[in-house]
Amino acid sequence: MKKFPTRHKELRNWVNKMSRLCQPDQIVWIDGSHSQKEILEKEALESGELIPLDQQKLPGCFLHRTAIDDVARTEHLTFICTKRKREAGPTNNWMSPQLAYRKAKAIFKGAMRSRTMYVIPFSMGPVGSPFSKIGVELTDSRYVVLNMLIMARVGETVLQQLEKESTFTKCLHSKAGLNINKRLILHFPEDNTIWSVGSGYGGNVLLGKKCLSLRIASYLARREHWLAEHMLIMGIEEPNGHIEYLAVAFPSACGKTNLAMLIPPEGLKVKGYRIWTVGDDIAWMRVDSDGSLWAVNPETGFFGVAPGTNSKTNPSMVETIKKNTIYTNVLLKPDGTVWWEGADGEIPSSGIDWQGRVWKPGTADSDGKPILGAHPNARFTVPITNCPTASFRLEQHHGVPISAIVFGGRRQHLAPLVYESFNWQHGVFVGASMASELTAAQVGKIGQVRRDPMAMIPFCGYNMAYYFRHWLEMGRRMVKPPKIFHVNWFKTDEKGKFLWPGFTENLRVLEWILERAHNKVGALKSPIGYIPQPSDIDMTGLDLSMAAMEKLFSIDNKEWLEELKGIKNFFKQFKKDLPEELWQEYEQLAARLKSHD
Ligand code: OXD
Ligand code: MN
Repeated sequence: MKKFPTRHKELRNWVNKMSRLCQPDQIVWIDGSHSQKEILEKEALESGELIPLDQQKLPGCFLHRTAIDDVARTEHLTFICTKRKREAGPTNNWMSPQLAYRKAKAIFKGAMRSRTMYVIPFSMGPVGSPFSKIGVELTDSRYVVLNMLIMARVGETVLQQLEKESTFTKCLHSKAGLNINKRLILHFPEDNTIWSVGSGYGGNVLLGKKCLSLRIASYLARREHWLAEHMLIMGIEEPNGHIEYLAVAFPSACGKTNLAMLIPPEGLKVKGYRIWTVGDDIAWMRVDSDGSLWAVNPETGFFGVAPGTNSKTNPSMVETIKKNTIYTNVLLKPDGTVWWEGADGEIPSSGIDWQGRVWKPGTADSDGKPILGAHPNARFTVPITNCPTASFRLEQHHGVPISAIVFGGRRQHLAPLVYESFNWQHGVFVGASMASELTAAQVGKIGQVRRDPMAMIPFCGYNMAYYFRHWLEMGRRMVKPPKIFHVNWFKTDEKGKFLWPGFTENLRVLEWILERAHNKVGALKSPIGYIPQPSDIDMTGLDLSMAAMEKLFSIDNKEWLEELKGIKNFFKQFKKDLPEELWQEYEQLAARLKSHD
């Protein structure tokens, strides 16, 4: 391979400059070829970055273990580095670009000595599509290269496209010492630059994903009048061939991946629906020439949570991850296959756990807590094209038209199974006031409720008040904006038992959403929005008591008035920047709740 296989001057200069800083032994350009991938896999097996798995049973699959304190996104070490603090807003960690570059430079300096620097040209979105953005990631991790080859379009074709387009996001990553005290995930939206150092966890280091496709993209989207969102995209096909697409935002590890590829439940089989998966994590959406909202998934792979994935929760994913998959932090079984808590089949009688220790089921640590075989945030990385429900429109440059936007969170109380906003502005308020219980996908206290507007709190690359304003403005740009809904699969009874079976049965709720999107069914007006007449949810084949249904749709005004306090505190931190429209919606909701009290 040529030393610099590109005429792109800015790219060449930047690669030179970064290699002077990081001082790698050599530079290797990633061309996207199968032969180069095979060489990298072989080297990664030799170096121990990848652990071999049985290639008969799991062809093309490998295992990787991260450092024990490097198993989830570290939001407290993630910064938006803009000249003015106000631009990052009160919900982001902020650092001045000057200080951030200085701090990170000290860690990057010489960090790649006796290592190779890989140059990965990648396109988020189909190469050459008006939706797409190009990035180039420099990394000293073969694991990152192999994952990027799954998650994005990578290699020579991207480089050729870059020569036509010229701009790209400069992404620099080094494992450095994998030291949490020297870990920084820095975004410089004003420089279209990302620097990540000291981590090897996917969400921190696959820079095309959260860093570019959400944080940097959200910043660009505001300037360029589009939306970069933490949303799955799925199509629901009726037997007549007509497909409706939904974009759904849930916080991390709340079931986006499972929903994106659900299999219709037994009771609805006669209706002949078929689900098409466009994406499970990120949606880039634009107003097209027809005045409606169209979406692409910028990624080409899934980076999914393994624990809990089985033939009941997600049969399509079980099929998907049988080949060409990189597993991270799962249990290694003696037969060279893998396992995690909540996987299909028997619990293995022994194995090597995610920390590389001998594991036996039923063992506990000194505090009496069970020792897990897989980390709760163990992951798999796999190409979307492996998925039996992968959409045939993945490569279409204009993406798919969106009929409805759905927000949701994990709430044991409060939010009913589903409700619909009164209009776009109210829908933006519903998204802006979203909250959810924390999961294992982020470092923090599991179960604690945090406000997570549009599921973007960890991913909005600028002041969220401006982001809300941008959402309001996008509504005005559309001839027919999609209706906005909110769902909660996680409501529990007094004993803490889930009231709704979830998973495949969620299609029943999506069916109602689509009927509402096309005004085919009526609804009840409640203080928080429209809710279904329970008889309008098709319950064929699902045995749920009337009492459970009532609880699922009940709206407790007192609880909601309490919730308003949390919303108010959250909104207040944006001071004058918060759009007036959101305060109006807040007041109107308060008035509706009080008048129904
Ligand atoms: C993810 C996340 O990995 O949201 O998708 O953490
Ligand atoms: Mn996510």
